[in-house]
Amino acid sequence: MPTFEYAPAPESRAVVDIASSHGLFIGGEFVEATGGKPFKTVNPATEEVLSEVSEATADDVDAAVRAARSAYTRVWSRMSGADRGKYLYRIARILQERAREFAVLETLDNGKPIKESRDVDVPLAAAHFFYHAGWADKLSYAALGDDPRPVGVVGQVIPWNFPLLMLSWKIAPALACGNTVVLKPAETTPLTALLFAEVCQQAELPPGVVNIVTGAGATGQAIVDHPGIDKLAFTGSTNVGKMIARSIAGTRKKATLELGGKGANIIFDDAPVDQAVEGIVNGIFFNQGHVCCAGSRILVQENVADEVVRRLKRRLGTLRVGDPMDKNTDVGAINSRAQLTRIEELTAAGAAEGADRWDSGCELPGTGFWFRPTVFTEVSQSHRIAQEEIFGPVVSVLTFRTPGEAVAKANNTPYGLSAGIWTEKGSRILWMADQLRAGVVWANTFNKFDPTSPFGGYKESGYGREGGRHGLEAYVKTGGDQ
Ligand code: TAP
Repeated sequence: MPTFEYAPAPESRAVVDIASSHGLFIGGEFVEATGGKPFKTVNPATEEVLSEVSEATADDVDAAVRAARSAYTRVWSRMSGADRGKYLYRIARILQERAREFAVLETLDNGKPIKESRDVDVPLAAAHFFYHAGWADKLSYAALGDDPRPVGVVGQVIPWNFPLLMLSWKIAPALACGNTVVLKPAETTPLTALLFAEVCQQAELPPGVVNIVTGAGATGQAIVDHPGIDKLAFTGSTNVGKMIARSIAGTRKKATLELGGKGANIIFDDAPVDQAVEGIVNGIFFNQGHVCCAGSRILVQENVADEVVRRLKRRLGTLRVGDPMDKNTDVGAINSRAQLTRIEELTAAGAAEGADRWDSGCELPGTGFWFRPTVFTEVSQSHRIAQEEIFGPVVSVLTFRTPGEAVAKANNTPYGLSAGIWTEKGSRILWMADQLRAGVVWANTFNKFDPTSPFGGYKESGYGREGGRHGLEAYVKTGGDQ
């Protein structure tokens, strides 16, 4: 239980001005869509309608791809890397200058706590542009192969969990390498991408280098299917990723897919328990657990399992769940009713299959989409809650006795995106990291991100890397590549 009460500390929403309706951003201008059905984007914490957004049709996507091709051929692919870098630096600086506006808008549209959008999403998005600005004139020294050249027009489709951050992971490396882009944000979180379009105007980015088309799955599919797209970069669910891979099979389109995960956070009996508990909280309750690399399975050594679970439950009792605009809030709203329904369905399956369900019992607001931090114990490997991605504030606890058993259980998933190891033995960290089939392995920490570090998956978590020097590889062709 909290030892003392916090007074409300609401962030002001006066710093953002949300237009009642939005067009598409094509060729450097906001234009009306050609006949799709507009849709509303709501604040998931209050269900208030924030704005009406256009649905881009296949014709609109075609116009965006043409604008991107023209900008690519006439301007962007011919510009020196040093000059491209200047635009990226300018975008990074504007993101910093307008950071508060972006943070508030992200929290309103997504439901994540303001302290996360303010301290994580927006600073990391700016850092991505700063980092890639530095690469723009050094691609020949990045060991990418002979004569690295841009790929062309890139189609990019992103999810709703880190809207601005995922946009920056996509757009910054693409532009640094001389490509132009057509990007679709998720249907439930389009507003920061549309504000980013204003940043492109403010930075005087040549028209057509960045195009933003809003819509749902059909708009994404129109990007995937468009013959003028040279490369696709997708982040989202494994199911949609598989559909995309099938759609482009046999075409010349390249793709990188960043998909789902079911990360194992592994706690050994020599780990500092309080730090490990903080690592568990950060691993699964950050961003309401809407994190592809979340530590959604805890594997804890059997002899300390009771102690870790007891301290975890006590810690969860102190998490503040509620108004995302309050600076004291730890866990915000679930992004949509559809996602809440999925979380409810999977947790009900966990209880029905025989796992023990516990939640923090905290009060929840009366309107909006909410889910209490939840812990399942007595979980076995075959339970759906141990196998399927819940993408919510729910963690499944399993136990192990030996390092070998921990590795076998951690790897027993179709996914392979992330893992965490908590132990004081360096040799064990290195041995485990070598055995784990995961794109990123954190040691005595979790959910740390940096633009210089490549991120991506094994197995059904996708292929290709984003970030770091490795992330540039997907955005260039070299040697004799056409
Ligand atoms: P998805 O349903 O896959 O949606 C992702 C994006 O694809 C959205 O913009 C979506 O549009 C669009 N889309 C849907 N159907 C499409 C189609 N047929 N063709 C092209 N685009 C299509 O995933 P989600 O529910 O938004 O996000 C959650 C999932 O993303 C989780 O599984 C999570 O693990 C994964 N994720 C992975 C990562 C990395 S880095 N590996 C990062 C974040 C999230 P709508 O929004 O309109 O549906």
